[in-house]
Amino acid sequence: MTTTSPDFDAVVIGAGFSGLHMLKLLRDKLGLRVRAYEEGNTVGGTWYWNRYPGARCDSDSYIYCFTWDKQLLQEWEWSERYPEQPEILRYLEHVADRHDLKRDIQFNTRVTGAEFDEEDNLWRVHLSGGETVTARHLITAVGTLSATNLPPFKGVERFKGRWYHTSRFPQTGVDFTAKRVAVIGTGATAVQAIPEIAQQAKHVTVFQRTANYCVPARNGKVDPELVKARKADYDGIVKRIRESFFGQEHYFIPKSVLETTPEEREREFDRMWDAGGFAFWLANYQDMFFSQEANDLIADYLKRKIRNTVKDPVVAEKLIPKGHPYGTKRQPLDTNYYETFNKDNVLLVDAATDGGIEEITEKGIRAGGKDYEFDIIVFATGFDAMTGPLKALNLKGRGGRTLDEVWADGPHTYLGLSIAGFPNLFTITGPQSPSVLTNMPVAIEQHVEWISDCIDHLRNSGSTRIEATPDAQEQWVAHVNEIVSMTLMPKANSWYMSANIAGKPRAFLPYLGPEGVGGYRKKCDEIAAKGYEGFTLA
Ligand code: NA7
Repeated sequence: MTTTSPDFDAVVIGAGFSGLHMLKLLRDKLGLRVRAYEEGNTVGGTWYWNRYPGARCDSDSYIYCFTWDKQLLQEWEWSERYPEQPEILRYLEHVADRHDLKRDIQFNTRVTGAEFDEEDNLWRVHLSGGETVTARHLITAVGTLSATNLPPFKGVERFKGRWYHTSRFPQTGVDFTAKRVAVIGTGATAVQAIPEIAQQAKHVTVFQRTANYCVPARNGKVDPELVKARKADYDGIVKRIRESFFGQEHYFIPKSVLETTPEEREREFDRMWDAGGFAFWLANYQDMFFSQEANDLIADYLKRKIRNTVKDPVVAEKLIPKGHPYGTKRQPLDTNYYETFNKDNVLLVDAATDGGIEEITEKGIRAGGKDYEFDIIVFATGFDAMTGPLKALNLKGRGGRTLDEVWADGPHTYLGLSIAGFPNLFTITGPQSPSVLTNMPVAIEQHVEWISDCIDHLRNSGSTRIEATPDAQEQWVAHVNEIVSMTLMPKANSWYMSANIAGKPRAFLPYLGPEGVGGYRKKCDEIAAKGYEGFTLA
């Protein structure tokens, strides 16, 4: 086995939250030669591309940030409870400048493929400019919701108006004034965008395939006294979110909702509803995700809210979810979403009752046998979540095996961090890790720190190769699937279940461990402490 010196100790793909942090640790803590490649023309990742009207984070701003720059935690002032997209982008630009990260990032450059060289234990990485570089370690920081899902509707090319996907909105914005607009989709993105678009546009038609349970975000300025108290308690906050289930300060009510009186649970539901945000989803009664009976009680409350808000009872019934338990699809947070359907310029076309989309026509959309005319179509149709961005990299592991081959029936990873047959590859927030079920920066920091420590260990032990064993991997896959099978999550056709895209093999994509990201952190640390159990080092 030779150990030819590669161009870089590590190549990082992506310059969003995870890429920036990974670059920082490997370069400044370990002193490695690192290069990051980023498709956009600046940092930001998800927050660079997702510029649709109303785009903002659904986690509270005080925890949606890096925790490793303690001074910045004190200095940075978020303007609202939930950071909006331009503000997050400003924050990431600031971090990149403050830590002089851009000098090691090559922008406007896509990684088009990479293969592992078994003789030299390095990755050959191909770039969109035609160049190839080599690196000992390849680290994907490509995000989980970054591969656009544009469903193959018949006739898109015929449409004479303009169309956009929310995940690739033009940097210059879109003027909806006096326009007839279609929005396809009613996921978390559409729930943010529709009220904003409806304020500008002449008319908005929303095409709904599956109704969602929305709860109010209750965005606004944060009380300066609370901001001060949080800044004084950041050490405590960071410890708590790192040890928590969801990377947030939300904790389930340690009781079955079935043991409560109607008055007691109504009080609790009102409290969470009034607080806004993820409390209703992540700090509800503990049996919500396990018992259909418990879930029904909680869902009934939300159905009443929809009926009370939406004036037209026919529209209200269309907006009431059917067929999936509450919380099994990503919780959208709304600001005037249901109220928007009371406006005269907004129409809901529901696939179940009005008929689904048949095709895109020259003038608009045909659905349920009826023609609708538009100037603009907005596809808020989501992503090929978690596996999509990794498959798009065209990686070839040992023996030239591709992810399409080894993931033919869904992802197979060890800890969501590593893939058997793909040595020296690390996947930040990869499939089968807590990732999208957490406040992302918490999951990102945990992975980035673990990977950095692992690479340091390899260097110190003179190893040039690390690879997950097939046994450890299959045990992990079985564990991920066993846990989720105990919950109600498989009952939904969600993107968590890979069910949003026709033909994608049905598999639960993240990891819903018994103690969430906090327990997962402990597990990863134990594996490292046992000399990287489940990996082969050479
Ligand atoms: P989502 O949550 O996947 O929502 C996409 C929406 O588009 C959803 O309502 C889909 O219906 C709908 N969709 C997707 N494909 C089609 C087709 N072929 N026909 C009709 N409607 C379709 O993506 P978002 O961008 O809203 O949110 C993604 C995540 O970003 C979010 O969860 C946060 O974590 C941030 P479906 O429900 O699949 O029936």
